Formats: sequence, C-alpha cells, structure tokens
Amino acid sequence: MPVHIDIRDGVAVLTLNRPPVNSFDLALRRDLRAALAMVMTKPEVEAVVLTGGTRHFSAGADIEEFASGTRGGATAVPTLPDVITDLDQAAKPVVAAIAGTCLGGGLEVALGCHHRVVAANGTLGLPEVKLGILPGAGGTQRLPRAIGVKAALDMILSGTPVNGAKAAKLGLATLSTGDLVEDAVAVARQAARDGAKPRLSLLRAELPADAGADWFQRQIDGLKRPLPAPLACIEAVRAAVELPFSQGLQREFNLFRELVVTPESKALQYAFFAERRAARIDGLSPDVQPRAIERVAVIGAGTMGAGIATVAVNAGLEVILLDRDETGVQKGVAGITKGYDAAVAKGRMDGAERDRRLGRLHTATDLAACAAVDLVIEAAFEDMGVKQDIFRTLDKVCGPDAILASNTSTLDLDAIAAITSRPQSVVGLHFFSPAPVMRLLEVVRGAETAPEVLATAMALSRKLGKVGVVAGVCNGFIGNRMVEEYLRQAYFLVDEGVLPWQVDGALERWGMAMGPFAMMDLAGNDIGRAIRAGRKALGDERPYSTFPDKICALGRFGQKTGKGYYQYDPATRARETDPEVDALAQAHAKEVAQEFGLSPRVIGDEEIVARCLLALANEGAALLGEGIAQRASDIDVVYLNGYGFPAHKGGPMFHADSLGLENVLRLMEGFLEGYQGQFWKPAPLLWEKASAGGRLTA
Ligand code: TC6
Repeated sequence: MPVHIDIRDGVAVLTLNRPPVNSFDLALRRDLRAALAMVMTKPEVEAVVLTGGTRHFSAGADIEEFASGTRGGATAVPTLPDVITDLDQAAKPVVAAIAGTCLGGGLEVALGCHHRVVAANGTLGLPEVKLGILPGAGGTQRLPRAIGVKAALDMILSGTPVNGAKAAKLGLATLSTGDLVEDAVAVARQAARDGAKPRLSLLRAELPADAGADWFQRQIDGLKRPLPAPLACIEAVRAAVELPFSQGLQREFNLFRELVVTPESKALQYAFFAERRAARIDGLSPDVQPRAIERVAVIGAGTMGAGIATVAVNAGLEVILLDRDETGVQKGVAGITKGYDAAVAKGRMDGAERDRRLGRLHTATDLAACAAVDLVIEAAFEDMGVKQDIFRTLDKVCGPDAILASNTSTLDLDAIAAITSRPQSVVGLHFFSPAPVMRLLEVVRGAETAPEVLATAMALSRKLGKVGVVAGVCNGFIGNRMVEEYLRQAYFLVDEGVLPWQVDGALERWGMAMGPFAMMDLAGNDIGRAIRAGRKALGDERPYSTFPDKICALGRFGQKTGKGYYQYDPATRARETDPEVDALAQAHAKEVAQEFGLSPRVIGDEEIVARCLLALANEGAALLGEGIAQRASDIDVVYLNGYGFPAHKGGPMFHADSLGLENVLRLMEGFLEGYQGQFWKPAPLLWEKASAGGRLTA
C-alpha cells in the first residue's frame, strides 16, 4: 500500500510508503488523495498527520515519470497540485511530520499542509532548478508566503536544502525535540481543539518596502547564466507577489509544463539518472558484498595526498598520512589544519568538530605503519619506478585483506599491480584536484581486480561523497585520455592563428566552466608537458602542436608561476590576457602557416566549439568501443563532475547525440579536409551508431 493509515485516538497518521524515496508518481498521488478523502469522512478522526517514515518524507515528483511522460507524466490527474489543493482545503487540520528528505514536490506537499513539524535530520529544499524546471506544485507561491519573498527566492534559485534547525529558524516548520510523529500528533490534536487550519494560500507574498521597484529585474540581472529555469523561477515568484494565489498557481504550472521539455531540462534530467546509473557495475553478481573500510593510509602528503586524507577524515575514517620524512608529513598536516581553521573562521565548522577530525588524522614516515589498515591510497610522485617500489613494500607489510589503491592519473595500473603478489587487491582511485572539492572519482578496474575489491571501491566513493565512475586501464583512463584530444584540437587552433583567449572565450560562452588554456594554467603546463612526454615514450607518434612546449620553455607553467597562457594577479589570481602570449602565438601561427602552406582564414566560435567538443565525443566513442567505459552516460558523468562541462548540456556524449550522429559525422568529414585532419577519423562505434540511426547514450 503506497499510503498506510493508522488512526490513533482521533488522529489519522498517513504514512507514505513508496520505496525507495516516496517520490510522487500517479499511484501515490491517487492513493494519498483517496486516503485523505477517506479519513475526512470518518467522524472519529479530528485531525491528520502526514509522514514518510524516518529517512524520506518525499523526494518530490517522480522524475522518471515526468521525464519520460509515462502514465501522462506530471499532468495526469490527480496532478500533484490537485493533491496539494486537497490538503490545503481539507476540512480537518493536516500536519506534516517531516524526517529526512523533503525535496521538491515533497516540500510542496508539506507546504500544502496546515502545520509542519520537522526532525533535526530533515532536509528541506526545492532543487527543481537543478533539473531545469521550477517547483510546479505551488512551491513558488507558498514558500514566499511562508518565509518571505527574498529567502524563498534564494532557496528556489540555489536549490540548496536547509536542515531541520534552519527550517525552524526560517519559520518553515516547528522543530521536533522528541518523537517526531508523537510531536506532530500533539500539534494535530491542539489544532483540532483550536480549529486552527492556517493556509499559506490565504496569506499575501510581499516584498519588504525597501526592496525597490526593480527588485525582480535585479535578480534577473544577477543570474550567473540566464537559463530558462532560473528565469522562470523569478517570474513565478513575481507572480506570487503580483497575482492572486490561484492565478499565480496556474502561471507556475504553465511555466513548469514549458520548462520540462526544454533541451536544458532534458539534459539535466538525463544527468540526474546518469549519475545514479554510474554507481552500477555491469556484470557484478548481487552476492558480491563490499568490504568494510575503516582505517586508511594515504601515501604522499603533497597537495593531492593531503586532499585525499582530508576527504577520508571528513567521511569519519581513521587516516594515517605518510611521506618520506617528517618535514613532508608536517607540511601536509599543516595544509589540512589550515583548511579546517579557515572553515572554523568562516563559521562552517565549530572548533570541537575540527579537533575531532584532526584527532582521526595520524602520521608516519615508514610504510610499516600500513600494517593494520584496510586500504592504502598511494598518491606519490607520478613515476612508475617510484610507485612500483611503494607497492612492492606495501605487499609485504599490509595485511592479506588490505586493498592497495593507486591515485595514478596516467600510469598503467596493471604494471603496478603486477609487482605485487595480490593484483586482485589492486585498484585505481583517481581523485581530481582539489580532492576535497571535486566530486569525481575514477575507479580504475585492473585486469585482475577482484569484483569484491571493485565493489568496495565504489561503496567507498559514495561514503566519501564522491561520484565514482568505473574505468578500464588505458593511458589517461576516461577523463584524461579524452581531454588529450580536446587539448590537441585547442592547440591546433592556435597553430591556425586563433589566440588562446579566443579559444577559451568561445568554449566558455558555450558553457564550459573554463576554457582549455585556463584549465591547463590551473593544472600546470609542466604537468601537461610530462604527460605528452609519457605518451611519446609509450610510442605515441601522433603529431602535436609545439605551442605548449614554447610556453613551457618560457617557464610559464600556469597559475603556480603567476604566468601561463594568461598572467595572474598575485593577490586575487584573476586572469588577464598577456600581450607576450599573443605575440608568441601569432609568431607561432606564422611559422606553422609557412611550414604547412596554410592560407589565413577566420575561425569563428562555432568551429572552435565543434572541433573541441567533437574531439571529446569521438575519443569517448573510441574508449566506449574498447570497453574502457561501461556506458556513454558514465563518460558524461566524468565530464560533468571533473572537467566543468555544463550540466545543462548533458556531457560530451549527450551533446553529440543532441546534434544527431549523422550531423556529427558530416562535421567531422568537413574537418578531415583541414589542418591535421587525420584526427577526424570517426571511432568505429560512432559510425555504427550513426548508420543505425542510433544514439551513443541510448
Ligand atoms: C519535483 O518534485 C517537481 C515537482 C513539480 C511537479 C508538478 N523521482 O540518489 P539515490 C531514485 S522534481 C524518481 O541513489 P540517496 C534514484 O533514481 C523532483 N526517482 O539515493 C535512485 O534510483 P535507483 C525534485 C528518484 O539516498 C533511488 O531513488 N526532487 C527520485 O543518495 C535512490 O536515489 C529532487 O530533485 C525522484 N524524485 O539520495 C530530488 N529521487 O536506485 C532528487 C530519487 O534505481 N533526488 N530517485 O538508481 C535526490 O536528490 C536524491 O535521490 C535523494 C536520495 C536525496 C532523494
């Protein structure tokens, strides 16, 4: 039964019961409406409590249903707004008892109730904007009436939820101090006695007098990107202020219907499910259980190692941070402590919590300290000899059940595993820098990695708050192998006379968080040079522009040296174009033009974007065909979470699908005629899918 009814001495407790997250599909909407109607007719019931159990009040409308339009999607009757109107208009008081997730339509349902009681673990928010839609079941109309227009628009535009205590502070709910449902029942009884059924729909939504007549316009002007969903959110909240409730509600639902089919929303809905799909390991038997990981050693206390240690400590693990000597270890600890101190200073953490976390951080300089850990994550210098030495020793000192992981970003994991007597226990855990910030974790499956070890690594990634994506072994795995082709095109564009900032500008206008040259300045141009050298040493003879080497020859290694493809303000790190780089690029392009007999031509944004992004998709299709990635959507998850690809474009594979694979092939054919055109040989899988009229992400 999707709604369980329990009548307790005059109060009907309705419990939503649609695992896993009580999302409102048509069946739940129907059942709630019927249950509510039924208890309203019972004379012994004087009030109602609506709850969803301890973990999920409700995660909102069923995204699968409205994304696919199945069973009429969100517009099938009763719609969520219909059910919420029933709650609002109910003849007896209705109290929402909120524990755990209360998101989107879930919060809108709670707002339709007459009272809300929340547990401390409540997570209340309207994250619809992250799906390219707006709260379409009254959220934009009732929330401003509940907590004020400014606070409401802030929650709606950010999509960020608040916890129980904050919800109480905002006036959104009453904080429960005891048993949530019992507290809600008590509120319901009192309301029945008082006849109190406060309806948000009867209130007015008003801006403070000092907000100014152009307040809504200023909110539009302040948007980072004027995408359809945030614009519509502002418009709907404006309707809450300017129109009667029923008209505002209608306006909001119309906007919802328009948004749900926009390309941006389709891409964001796809990205939501792609992220959840990435957690699944193809071919893994359901009997395979992950091992428990409680004690972790991190080898290498540099930026990456210290970042990984922070992530593990934050997740509640006991961590030993190792480096070759005490100076190295203490440098790492100092960096971690500084990070926590900054969090305390900004009020994001209290001192006691900082101390608890630092209490879980231990240090050592001898690998023998790894004897009793469940997992070692090696984040030492990116050199095969160094890593093999470490793994040889770890193999000897670690317990037989310990998992040995490498954070290598390019080296052959199988060659590292082969040095040990337990290649089945070796896995790659490729974190992205800065590790505490970046959500992506490539989980690299070696030829011998045992299923149980892989499952443990994926479970760990979730525990660490990361999005784990399984990758096979190849140079660069998924993300960095593809980015090499993206960069290759970016540099070729410079060969042909486009300036670095023009390439970045085109891609950033398209939506990338950062263009390729700014990205390399952040990563370090010397690192890029080492990666290219590594590939060459492995026999990769494909041509590459010499421009990045010229930049490195000037010591312009990027942000860390204050200069790279840009110059950086030492205080703010703000980037500025540099005439020296422009001159170098122009001279370089002249040399290339002479060498290859190129005639000058203007290359516009469209070509820049198409070449860089299709280089990604083509390499993605190649590694998908080779089985390096499990599915195209995993590749998109990598790019959305590790490379600043805009979520509203879905990822490089989804983007190629959106263009149509036949069109993608046609574009590639055009590039084939141009400079270094040999790189536009479409991956076999691309041909295959295009000729079958298929999609990469299907
Ligand atoms: C809305 O409400 C609009 C209203 C207007 C209407 C007119 N629908 O993330 P997890 C599935 S828009 C369908 O792994 P967690 C998810 O796919 C909605 N399915 O677990 C997964 O399925 P799988 C606004 C959903 O504990 C399973 O549940 N709400 C929905 O890490 C477990 O999910 C949101 O945007 C859904 N709404 O996190 C909230 N939600 O096992 C979206 C989850 O088959 N959801 N599933 O792969 C979340 O943020 C998180 O899922 C969570 C749980 C915090 C609820």
